[in-house]
Amino acid sequence: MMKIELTKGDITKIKSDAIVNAANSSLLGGGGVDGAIHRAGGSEILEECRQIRNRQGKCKTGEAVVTTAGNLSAKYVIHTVGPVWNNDEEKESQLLANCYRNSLKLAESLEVKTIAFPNISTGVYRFPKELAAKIAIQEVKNFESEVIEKVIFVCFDEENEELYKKLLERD
Ligand code: AR6
Repeated sequence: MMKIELTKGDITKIKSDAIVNAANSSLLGGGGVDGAIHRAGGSEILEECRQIRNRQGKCKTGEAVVTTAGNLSAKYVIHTVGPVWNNDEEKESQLLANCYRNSLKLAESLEVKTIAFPNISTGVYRFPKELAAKIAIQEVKNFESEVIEKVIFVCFDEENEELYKKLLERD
């Protein structure tokens, strides 16, 4: 079973083999955690994102791609595109679950031992935080891995930290 850790702070400062980025389908950067990762990781990340764009086009919602982590201490950045919340709970929940599952699958294929997730879609994309936290925890718990040893949920705001604490203590 993978160990689950909860921490509050900036994901670019976290020590982990892979960190996950809440990107958009252009893969060309943005604000929030995406902006922070590109700023701290440097231009190498954007350059690889461009190469991926040229190869496969945009990244669809729920899917994930990998680049170098540039100047960050991680080995990889896994970019996944969360859904924009538009009140279609069933569809958007599935898509958010896909983000976590596809990121974990990719991490496993890269033989990553630790992976850190931000609270995907809960910023600009307005996904309800409690539902997003439940989905994130469920997907991580349901993922069976012989390779990944630890998953770190990195909360940036207090509300998410409290929600994760409550949900993780419950089970
Ligand atoms: N470390 C960890 N978490 C962070 C950080 C950080 N440095 N900065 C913000 N967060 P958002 P989304 C949290 O808006 O909702 C971008 O422009 C933040 O508090 O970054 O998936 C992309 O390019 C929130 O809980 O991502 C897309 O266009 C969580 O990260 C769009 O935003 C996600 O907030 C994606 O929207």
